[in-house]
Amino acid sequence: MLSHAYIGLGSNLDDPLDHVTRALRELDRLPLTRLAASSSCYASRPVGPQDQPDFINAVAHVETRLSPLSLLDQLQALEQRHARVRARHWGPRTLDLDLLLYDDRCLHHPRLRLPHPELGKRAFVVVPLHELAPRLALPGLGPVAGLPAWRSAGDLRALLP
Ligand code: ROI
Repeated sequence: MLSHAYIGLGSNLDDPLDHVTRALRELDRLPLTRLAASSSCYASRPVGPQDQPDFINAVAHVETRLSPLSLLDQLQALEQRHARVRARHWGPRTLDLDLLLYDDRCLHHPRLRLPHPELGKRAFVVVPLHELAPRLALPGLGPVAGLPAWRSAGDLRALLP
């Protein structure tokens, strides 16, 4: 079965824009997976600890025949190929890939929660997601255009392609 998934990308170390744009191309090369669309890249101040560089974020829409957990395995392997370092919780990272949505599935698994539990609160996810899919309704959360994260959307700066 072909499924639609949305993936959040983030980086704030070692040329973050390069990590995010390369990761978008690499998503297209994952097994049984095709990049259907990607948002613009956005810059923002870190949410959480402020003593770290600004982030670059984007959202990708992929079509995949992988299960949610197989897709998660692939995303974690891709993070490792970007020499992901994570010195501390909520600290800087070279590449973060979050599986945000998988069709309209709700999942409570020890490794994976769908929709992503922070999705509705994070402007750096909601703004690029809305750019890609303005009419999307999120299971349990409602329309992407009405999420609480819009209150802090003013902090995001879209980068020209
Ligand atoms: N802040 C922003 N702006 N973008 C992120 O991707 C991001 N990722 C994180 C934390 C540290 C919570 N803050 C972030 O993991």
